[in-house]
Amino acid sequence: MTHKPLLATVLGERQERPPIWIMRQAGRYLPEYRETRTKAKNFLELCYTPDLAVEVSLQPLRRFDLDAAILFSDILVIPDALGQSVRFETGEGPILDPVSVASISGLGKEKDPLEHLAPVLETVRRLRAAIAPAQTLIGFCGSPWTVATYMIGGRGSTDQAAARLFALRHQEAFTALIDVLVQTSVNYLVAQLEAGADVVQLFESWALNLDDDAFTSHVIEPNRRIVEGVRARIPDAPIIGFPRGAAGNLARYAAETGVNALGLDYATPLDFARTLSPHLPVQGNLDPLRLVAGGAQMDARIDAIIASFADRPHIFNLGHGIVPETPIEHVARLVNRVKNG
Ligand code: 1CP
Repeated sequence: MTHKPLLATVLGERQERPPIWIMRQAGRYLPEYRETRTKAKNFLELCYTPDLAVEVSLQPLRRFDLDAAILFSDILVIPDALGQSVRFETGEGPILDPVSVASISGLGKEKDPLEHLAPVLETVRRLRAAIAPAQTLIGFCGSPWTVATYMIGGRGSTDQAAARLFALRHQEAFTALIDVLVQTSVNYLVAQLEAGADVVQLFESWALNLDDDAFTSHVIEPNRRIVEGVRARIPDAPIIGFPRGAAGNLARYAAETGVNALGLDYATPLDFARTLSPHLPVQGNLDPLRLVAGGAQMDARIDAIIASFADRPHIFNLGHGIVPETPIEHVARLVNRVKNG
C-alpha cells in the first residue's frame, strides 16, 4: 500500500475522488515559466540545467493542488543524447537534422547517452527530495515511433508521412533506429526510476495515421519491449502508456504492451472507454480547449468524465497537453472541481 493516491491508482486502486495532474503542466501558460525560460540561452539548456528544470517542474505545484510533479524535460533529449542535432526555434517547435539510412548506425556511438542525460537524472533526484510525500513523481520518455517521426522528418508534422514512407522503403534501417530507441529508452527510464521517479509515462503522441500492421510493428512492439526491458531490471515498475490517436487499437495496446495504466486522448468516446477491461486504470481525457474556454461546458464535461470512470481506477488529466493560451483561473477551477466536486 502506498500513501501516494496517484501512484496507487496507476497500480490499480480506485480512489474516492480521482487524483489529477495535467499533461504539460509546466510550461508556457504560466508567466513564471516564461520568466525562468529567459534564464536559459535555449530550450535544451533549460532541460539540462537542474536548478532551472527543478524550478519549472515545481511551479504548477505551487499554484494548484496537483497529485503529481512531472520531470521537466522533453521527448527530444534522446535524439540529442544519441548525437543528432536538435534545436528549438521559438514559435516553430523542434528542428532536427534528419537521420539517413547511412547515419542511423552511428547513433549513440560517440558518447554514452546516459552520460549526456546525467543532468536530467540529477533533476529527478532533486525533485524527489523537494515534493511532498503524498505527491507522485512522474518521469517519462517519448515512445520510439513518436521520437522516430521527429528524427526522420526533422520536425513535427500532421501526417508523419516522411517517417511512414521511410519505414516502408528502408525497413532494415528503420528497424535499427527503433532498436536503438528501445534500448536507450529502457536505460533512461530505469535510470529515472532509480533516481526517484515513482511512475514513468510513455508518450506515444503520434499513434495515429497507422494501419493495423504498422500499428503493431511501430507502436505495440516497441512499447511492449520497453515495458519488458524496464521490468527485467525493476520488476513491477509502474508504467502509464499514452498512445494518442490509437482509437480502435486502444484495447490491444493496453493488453499487449503490459502498461499498468492507459492514457486516453480527448477523442476517445467515454462509452467506448467504459468497455475496456474494468480493472484497467485509465487517465484522461478532457479536451484542452474546453479548459481554454472554461465555464459551464467545462464543468459539465469534467463531471461526465468523472462519472464515466467512477467504478474503476481513474486519474483525471487532459486528453492532450495544456495549451499556452489557457487562463490560469480555469486551471484552478478544474483542479478544485476534480478534487472537491
Ligand atoms: O519554448 C518553449 O518553452 C518550449 C515549449 C516546450 C515545453 C514547455 C517544449 C518544446 N517541450 C516542453 C516540455 C515538455 N515536453 C514536457 C515537460 C513539461 C510538462 O509536462 O509539464 C513534456 C512531458 C514534453 C513532451 C513532449 N515534447 C511531447 C509529448 C507530449 C505531447 O504533447 O504530445 C512532444 C510531442 C514533444 C515535442 C515538442 N517539444 C516542444 C514542442 C513545442 C513539441 C511539439 C512539437 C510538435 O508539435 O510536433
